[in-house]
Amino acid sequence: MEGASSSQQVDESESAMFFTKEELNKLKSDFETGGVEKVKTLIEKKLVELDKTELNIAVTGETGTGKSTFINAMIGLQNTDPRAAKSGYKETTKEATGYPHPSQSNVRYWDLPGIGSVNFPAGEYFKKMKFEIYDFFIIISADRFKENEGKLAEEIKRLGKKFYFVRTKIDAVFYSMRMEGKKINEEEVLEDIWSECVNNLREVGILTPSVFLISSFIQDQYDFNRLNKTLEDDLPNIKKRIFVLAYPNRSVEIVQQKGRMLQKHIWMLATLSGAVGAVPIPGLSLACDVSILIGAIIHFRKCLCLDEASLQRLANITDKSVEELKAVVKAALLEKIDRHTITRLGWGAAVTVVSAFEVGLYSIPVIGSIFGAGSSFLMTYAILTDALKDLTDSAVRVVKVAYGID
Ligand SMILES: Nc1nc2c(ncn2[C@@H]2O[C@H](COP(=O)(O)OP(=O)(O)OP(=O)(O)O)[C@@H](O)[C@H]2O)c(=O)[nH]1
Ligand SMILES: [Mg+2]
Repeated sequence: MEGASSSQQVDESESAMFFTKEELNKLKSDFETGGVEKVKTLIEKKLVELDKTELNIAVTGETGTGKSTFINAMIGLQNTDPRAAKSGYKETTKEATGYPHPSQSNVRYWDLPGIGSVNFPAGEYFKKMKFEIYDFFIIISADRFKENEGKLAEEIKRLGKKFYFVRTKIDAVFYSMRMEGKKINEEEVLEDIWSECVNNLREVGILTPSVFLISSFIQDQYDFNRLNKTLEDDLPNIKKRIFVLAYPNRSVEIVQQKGRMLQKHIWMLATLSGAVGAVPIPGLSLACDVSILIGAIIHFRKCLCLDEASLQRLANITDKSVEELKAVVKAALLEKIDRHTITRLGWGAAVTVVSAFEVGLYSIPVIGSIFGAGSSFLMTYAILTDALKDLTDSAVRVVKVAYGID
């Protein structure tokens, strides 16, 4: 094993990211006393926990500020999509409305009417909106932040949750200035608006607010990406994972980030793929659990937005047809995934030994002994790594076509 450099050290904590220190110690002692079989129980439990984890994001703000449009931008739906949060309508609902992510249903955005658009007292508002169920809050305004936003933030702080202020429709500010024939220094204008927002919030008692200036229509400009990155960084590991996997494929970087995130999952699935239920794969010398393989590959495909519905959504928000997007995906990846797909695409054919270091568990050396050549662990690891690479490469090509990136 090579010596660990500082960048590899970072990798270690990331790879073991789903486990707490105590769980990693238990993994080690279970392996020492009961081998792989005993370790499986803890890993199975962790995979179920990952599957069940939910992320509930509250989006609140006064009528017409752009809440629905923002939610749709975050989940990659056009405002006109039947599943989208309705935009541009006169707000009628006084209740929180949940919008599940179209393919990652454990991620849910909640559209909360602004505190000023309901005619019951603040205390009742907080109770009715079930503030405690949300992981964090996005407080939206299309102009000044006022007293109501301050009141909201105070209550959220009292509950020990995070909140972020988002000033929407920044594109419209520049549009108006251009129509007025003004000379624009974009940096300066953004700085002014940002300072004004921060000052407004200080006036209502929020001393160090996190403020982001965005356009929900132009997501590669202003603070849209910085907002996403901040939300991601502030989340605990298990929630960060589902937040990232729910990103619409807006850029090559996002696709690659998802690929790295999914890669960290593979050793757990490989550990489960032991003798139980093992079936030989045609053309491959080793048996492994095919249902684990197929399930994982289908999951990867969905997370990388290569399933039919995700491709259709991407076509809808770009000016490309779904056929143009499909044309750059390896054909077999678009079809039914079964054991023949694995041999057809040659996944796992060039199996090399995987080190505990690569998997990121070298801090528990004894686990290393299950990574050797000739194990179903290794075979599963190799097949899923190859499959993920093919899927990620195809997803990168799709994004490039969709957004006209060279
Ligand atoms: N230019 C521009 N217009 C936006 C933006 N976000 C929203 N809008 C427009 O603002 C209007 C209101 O947006 P909605 O998303 O419906 O606002 P809302 O807060 O959900 O409104 P209610 O549901 O009525 O409370 C719509 O016409 C949107 O198209 C943006 O970032 N830029
Ligand atoms: Mg709305």
